[in-house]
Formats: sequence, structure tokens, C-alpha cells
Amino acid sequence: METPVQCPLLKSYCEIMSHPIVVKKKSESKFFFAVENTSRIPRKFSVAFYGDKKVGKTSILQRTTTGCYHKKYEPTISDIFEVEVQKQDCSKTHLTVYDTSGLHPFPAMMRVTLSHCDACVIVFSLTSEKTLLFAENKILEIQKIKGKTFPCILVGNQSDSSNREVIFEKALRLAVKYSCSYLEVSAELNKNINELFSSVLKKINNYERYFKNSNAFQKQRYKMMSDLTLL
Ligand SMILES: Nc1nc2c(ncn2[C@@H]2O[C@H](COP(=O)(O)OP(=O)(O)OP(=O)(O)O)[C@@H](O)[C@H]2O)c(=O)[nH]1
Ligand SMILES: [Mg+2]
Repeated sequence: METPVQCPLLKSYCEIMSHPIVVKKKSESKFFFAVENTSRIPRKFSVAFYGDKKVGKTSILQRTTTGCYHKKYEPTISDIFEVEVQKQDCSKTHLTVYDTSGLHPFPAMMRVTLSHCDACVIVFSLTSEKTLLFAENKILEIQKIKGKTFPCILVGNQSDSSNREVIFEKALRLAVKYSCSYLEVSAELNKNINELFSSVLKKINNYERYFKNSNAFQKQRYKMMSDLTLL
């Protein structure tokens, strides 16, 4: 059974990242759903969204937090979304989501963000091969810093579009190569957006269970599970 999860509030990035440019957005409520087994999810956790410009990172996050979708493109500098997650046992967990810029990579900021991150979502557009290549390079960068077992989810957005360039099998192969989960979504149609966050929670839960503070056998088990968690 899935449990409704309460969200909202958005706050500025600058206090945390000492970054002078801020996009402030007003908070609104919305629900999404946690997966069944979230016992290992920490009380507070953070997820960072990466990907090329215009792939739909902000649109996915706006769908999650406000339920809205805007066709007009506004490049992100950096932004932060604060979400309250209610787990199945009704205890609450706080999720911070970092929305990053595809236009300006800010490598120094990426290191800071990754240092307090529990998982990464790497988004590409199913309408552009180039953005899949960008995603692959981003996964490599993340794994170089956080290690190969760090929870990463590869997401193909714009599955509603008729101008598809990336076939499912190609993206899936890439995800398998780097032990990521793979999911196709549409922010425009609100398709698979809740599933994406469920997948993030599942991935973090498995990582906490099989990898953090555990022995070699558990780590191997986690690696096998990672290879299998393809959605
Ligand atoms: N057809 C379609 N268009 C989408 C979808 N998601 C986003 N877009 C459009 O793609 C454009 C870019 O979306 P954003 O969410 O701003 O992209 P971004 O990845 O945050 O871009 P940066 O902030 O520059 O890194 C916008 O014009 C959106 O309306 C989708 O699911 N389907
Ligand atoms: Mg954006």
C-alpha cells in the first residue's frame, strides 16, 4: 500500500551555498507517495537533480511540489525545494532537493552539493541524443566523487513528445552500465513523476541497508540489487 506524502515550501539557496544569485519561489502544497519499505531512510536527506539545459529538471520538480507545469522556459541558476515526506509508519522525513543549472555547470558548487547529498537524479531529454551523452558524463563525474555504488537514477523526460531520438533500450543499457535505475517520465503529462520519487526513496533505502556500515557480502548484495532495480 502506498502512503500519501505531504510536501511544500521552497526557500533560497544562498544561505546554504553562499551563492549570490537566487531564484525564490513561493511554496505551495502537494502530495506524493512513498514506497512501502522506507525504514532505512534517514530523518533528513537530500537529492540533487542534474542534466543538460532544457531537459525538464525544474518542470519535474514543479510538478512534484506544486502540481503545475509551465511551457515557458526559465533557465535555473540554482534552487532548492524543501519537501516533507511522511513514511508508512507515519513518521516524518525531511527531503531537500537541489535543482541545478544545465546551462552553467558550476563545478565547485557541484562538489558542495554532492557532499551533503544522499542520491542523484540525472535527467536527459528523450528528444535529444546529445542530452543522453551529457547525462553519461554527469554520472561519471558523480561516481568519481561519490563512488560507483552511490544511488543514481537516470531519467528520460519528455516521453510525451513525438520527436523521440533516444530509444528505451539504449538508455536502459547506459543505466545498467553504471548501476543506475532507469525511468521514463513526462513532466507535461505528469506521467511517472510520483514513481520517480518512490524510486529515489527505494534506492536510498537499499543503499543504507546494504552498503553503508555493512560488510563485503552486503555490499555485493547491494550491487546486485542495484543492477536489478531498473524500472
Ligand atoms: N514536451 C515536453 N516538454 C517539456 C517537458 N518537461 C519540460 N518541458 C519543456 O522543456 C523546457 C525546459 O524545461 P525546464 O524544466 O526549464 O528545463 P531545465 O532542465 O530545468 O533547464 P535548466 O534550468 O536550464 O537546466 C520548458 O519549455 C518545458 O516546458 C515534458 O515532459 N514534455
Ligand atoms: Mg531548471
